Amino acid sequence: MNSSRRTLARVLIASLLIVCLWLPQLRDIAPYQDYSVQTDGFQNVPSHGNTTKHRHDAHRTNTSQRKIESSTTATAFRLLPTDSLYHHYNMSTTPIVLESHKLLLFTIEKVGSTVLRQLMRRMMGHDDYDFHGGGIPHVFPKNGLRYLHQYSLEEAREMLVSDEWVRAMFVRDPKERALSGIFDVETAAGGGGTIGVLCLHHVSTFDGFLDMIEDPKTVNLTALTHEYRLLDDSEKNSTVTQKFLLRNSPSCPDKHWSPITHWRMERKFYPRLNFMGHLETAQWDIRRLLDKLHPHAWEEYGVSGWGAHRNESMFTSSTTVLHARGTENYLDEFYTEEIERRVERIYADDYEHEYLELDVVKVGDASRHYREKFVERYLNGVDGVMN
Ligand SMILES: *[C@@H]1O[C@H](CO)[C@@H](O)[C@H](O)[C@H]1NC(C)=O
Ligand SMILES: *[C@@H]1O[C@H](CO)[C@@H](O)[C@H](O)[C@H]1NC(C)=O
Ligand SMILES: *[C@@H]1O[C@H](CO)[C@@H](O)[C@H](O)[C@H]1NC(C)=O
Ligand SMILES: *[C@@H]1O[C@H](CO)[C@@H](O)[C@H](O)[C@H]1NC(C)=O
Ligand SMILES: *[C@@H]1O[C@H](CO)[C@@H](O)[C@H](O)[C@H]1NC(C)=O
Ligand SMILES: CC(=O)N[C@H]1CO[C@H](CO)[C@@H](O)[C@@H]1O
Repeated sequence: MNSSRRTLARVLIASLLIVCLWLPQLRDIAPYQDYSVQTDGFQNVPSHGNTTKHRHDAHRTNTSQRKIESSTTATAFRLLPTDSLYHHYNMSTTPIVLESHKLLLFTIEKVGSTVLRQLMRRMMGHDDYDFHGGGIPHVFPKNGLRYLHQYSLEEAREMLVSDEWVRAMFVRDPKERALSGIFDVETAAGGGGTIGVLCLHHVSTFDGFLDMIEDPKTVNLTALTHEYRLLDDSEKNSTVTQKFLLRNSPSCPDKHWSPITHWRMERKFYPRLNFMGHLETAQWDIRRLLDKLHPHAWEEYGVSGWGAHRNESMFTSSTTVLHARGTENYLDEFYTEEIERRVERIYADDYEHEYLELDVVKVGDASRHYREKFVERYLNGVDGVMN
């Protein structure tokens, strides 16, 4: 009697379990169908500040989508001729193709992109790989690199789905990236660059700079210039000129500081990434990447030949990382509690994006945090990576 009751209970529990396991899958079929026909899956971006509600909704949807993405094989992935990464060359978004090592590199401005492009040039056999200037190493076709849009749709798709291909991206702490953005603008302003002058108003303080990221405005420059020319010459001293420009200045939404998820690529591409590095641990991650590409790649291209005297390994010298990391010293000066919370809000979509692997870390702690994470993840049983 007792034992048959126990059996009945077991059967009941088992069937409950089966039902529970099946329900979510049944529910997921519908969004999957939507998802597979969606062509421009850019993270949709509320352009004006209040992301609170939107974010929570989005998060729910994505949790179920993640299950689908990871449970479907790459066969479900479709590359369309109209996809941003394919349909024409864009310096900031089109992946670099290194056929010899089966690597697709997804660069991000301000995240070591100069050095990474130099590495690609070196691996393609360019002797002047560390040259910087005249569009090199950034601009195709001057830089001699190959890009995804140069291949047939079928070849490009294969690169995006094949297990033999490495698809790599480097990211960095959003708090440091935001700060490095304002420095870029200031540098441009100091050097007489137009961008600096034109968004000066917005970047005269870090807060103003953040205003701009949150709520970009556009101004008709033709009309602005015209209006300025109408001013009487006697009215044009430097104070007036500055005020005029400041009052009318447009903001500068830009890939150098906008949240990555807002411009980098359609959402369907993120699950295709199979290597993620951090600028904070770049000198270790670059070795991890090269090791993954070829047993001798680190020896050949990474361990030496870098720095001003070509006698350093990659991402070690102050000169090669200065551009990318120079902001670290200024973090305390620019960040207050309040600004920190604000930056967390502005970059919420990046932080929450499961494939970007970004953590909300107290300002100034990013290096330590990602180093510890690296050690935890990759160094158990792996010798000689840190040196
Ligand atoms: C943002 O939205 C929330 C909830 O919808 C609301 O409580 C809050 O006041 C809004 N904040 C701003 C700055 O509009
Ligand atoms: C900008 O201003 C000029 C001159 O006032 C005008 O001709 C042009 O249509 C404006 N452009 C836009 C996009 O409003
Ligand atoms: C510039 O012109 C304004 C208005 O004409 C005047 O008030 C101001 O003192 C001038 N500034 C300088 C530096 O000459
Ligand atoms: C390249 O892509 C970036 C980011 O999506 C965009 O801001 C920029 O306008 C694009 N440039 C061109 C020339 O299409
Ligand atoms: C690289 O070479 C320079 C100049 O010869 C030298 O000063 C520097 O110490 C060298 N660095 C390393 C890591 O060997
Ligand atoms: C955090 C995140 O990835 N949000 C995205 C979830 O998916 C929706 C579309 O279904 C996007 O709009 C969100 O940006």
